[in-house]
Amino acid sequence: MSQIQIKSLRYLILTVLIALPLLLGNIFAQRGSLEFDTDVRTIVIIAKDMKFNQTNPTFEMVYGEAVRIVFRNEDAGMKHDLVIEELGLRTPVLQPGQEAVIEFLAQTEGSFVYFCSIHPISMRGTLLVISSPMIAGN
Ligand SMILES: [Cu+2]
Repeated sequence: MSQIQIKSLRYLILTVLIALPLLLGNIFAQRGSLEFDTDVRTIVIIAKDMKFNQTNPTFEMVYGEAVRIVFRNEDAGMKHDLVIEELGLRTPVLQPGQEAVIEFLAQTEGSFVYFCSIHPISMRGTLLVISSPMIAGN
């Protein structure tokens, strides 16, 4: 098998392995522990070429929103993690091909830094938690 074939096979196995926890996570999220929103929005963040999603984009979420971050390391030969220190969120350090899921409720409005603790200068971006005019108008 070529390197690429082995890699995609590994990826497939990983996908199967994470499918069950994701399903369970869904059931978990629907148990009613989330105060504002019953829907959980999934944001996929991929570490590759020493960036998050190519450009370290600003992610916006709405106050009260339940968010699931699926963080995947697709950077061959590099370890990465995802940390949002101000919100107390942190994935384990992932090897290439590994994936981690963080679920949280956006309970604090403001601007927060997300970064990789191993490459905090090149892998750094902003997470905005904004108030929703729709919620405020209700
Ligand atoms: Cu990194």
